Amino acid sequence: PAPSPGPDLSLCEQEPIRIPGAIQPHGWLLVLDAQTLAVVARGANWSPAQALQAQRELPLAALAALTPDTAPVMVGDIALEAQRLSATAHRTAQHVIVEFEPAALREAGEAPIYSLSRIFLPRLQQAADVAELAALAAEEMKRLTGFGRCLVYRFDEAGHGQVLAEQIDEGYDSYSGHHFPASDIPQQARELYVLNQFRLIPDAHYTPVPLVCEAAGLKPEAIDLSQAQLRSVSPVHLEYMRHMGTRASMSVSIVIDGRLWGLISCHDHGARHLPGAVRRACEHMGQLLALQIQAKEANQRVSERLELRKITLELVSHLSEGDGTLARLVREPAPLLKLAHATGAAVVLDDQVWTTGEVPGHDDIQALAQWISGLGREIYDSRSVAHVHAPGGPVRGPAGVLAISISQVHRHLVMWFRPEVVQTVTWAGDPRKAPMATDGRIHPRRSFASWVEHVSGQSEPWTESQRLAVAELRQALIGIVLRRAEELAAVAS
Ligand code: BLA
Repeated sequence: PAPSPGPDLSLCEQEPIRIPGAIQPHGWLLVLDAQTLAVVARGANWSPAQALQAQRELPLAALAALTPDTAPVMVGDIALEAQRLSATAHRTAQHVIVEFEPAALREAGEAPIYSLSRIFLPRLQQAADVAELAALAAEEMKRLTGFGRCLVYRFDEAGHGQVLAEQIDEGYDSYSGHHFPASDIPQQARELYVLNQFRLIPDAHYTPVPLVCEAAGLKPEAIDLSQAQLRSVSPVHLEYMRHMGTRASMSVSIVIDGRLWGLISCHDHGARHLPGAVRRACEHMGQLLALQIQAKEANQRVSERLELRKITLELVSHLSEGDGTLARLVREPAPLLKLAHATGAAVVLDDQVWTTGEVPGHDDIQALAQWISGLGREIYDSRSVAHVHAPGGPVRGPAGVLAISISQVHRHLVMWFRPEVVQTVTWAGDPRKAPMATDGRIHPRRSFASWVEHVSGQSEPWTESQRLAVAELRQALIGIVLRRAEELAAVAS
């Protein structure tokens, strides 16, 4: 489903979210020169003297040993003005970035990670499918963090998110099954979330703390905060959270094969901070979940492919036993339809058409076949062919078409058809109203109330396994047709 286009969203893509030149105020940050480990910048919530004193307390040998482009690691506690602070550090191309928070926040110890592996992982491993994995993750996330709303959502091919599972407290609106438009999370933010898989915004009402540079020639906007936990987040996103009534948010990336598959996203109406051990457990949970989803999806693909390959072999053996003409395919309708999960199919050979099941009229099939042949593709698929096939007017009847082209010379195709399935898509807020740009700036939409869109004219999508299966059938058919031609030539000579 695709919401209608709103105002120019390229503005969202231009926001320099990795180099905001500011941090959130719930901690302190030092930027050190990667070579000398001298302070080159600090968050303005420390004075120069405090920054120097904190730097002196740091285990410099540990900092010098950091390798670039890794997530922050704990480097120990320091004492500053009678307060114990715990420090984490990571290295960027130019700098070592050290972040501090009150050590008291660590009181939960490392316990959460143990319960995760002892209780949660075994349950995860028993889940039957992705929906069940998501439900378990939402439940565990709620238990770990106590946030008022915990969601697991997945992105579709167009980047829209769909909520797969939810755990909410009383007083929270349900987003279960809702869709969120792709424009809620710009592409550059998605790229960042593949690298940096955990974000916590304890209080969206915060005032950013600017970075102050102490080294000549260094500008706050030149300091890469991609991996910094305290990175100040986009003001557009803070506005989004306020519109949603979310004061604290946390999100954990679900990354599969280097791609942002989805997010675990948590909201709270109040400000909320979490101990480091809980944050690490959440991050770890995102990784466990990603591995399990990846395994489930891979298994599913393998068994689906095996099943479809069996059907392909069945079809091919029928053909090679018979006279070898492709028209025979429609005389075994069950496997032919099952191969593509279709309700109708046709074989087209120049002016001739053979069909089975629910199909358009022969003239429409011919027009469509001619148009598809003209594209010069081996495989063609569409879930709303009426929208793309303009010449001769839209095709009546089926919405979805999958076709393989057997010959480059002849109009020689096998086509499968699927009916329209009217879908209702529930969006969290009307995506057509997002975003607004009345003052020249982009704003996120104001309402997240359910808005139902009816999508018509589309069939169920053709899956990757189905496309692969018909591609395999195509190869086999080409072989059969060639052999048949040779046999005929031999008989003739
Ligand atoms: C970031 N937008 C985000 C993030 C989420 C969402 C989860 C990641 C930040 C975080 O972890 O908190 C959106 N939040 C959601 C969605 C749900 C949710 C879909 O809870 C579903 C339940 N946002 C807009 C528009 C723009 C925009 C129009 O609505 C365009 C400028 C921008 N969103 C935007 C930006 C970020 C963002 C720039 C990056 C924030 C950052 O990391 O600095």
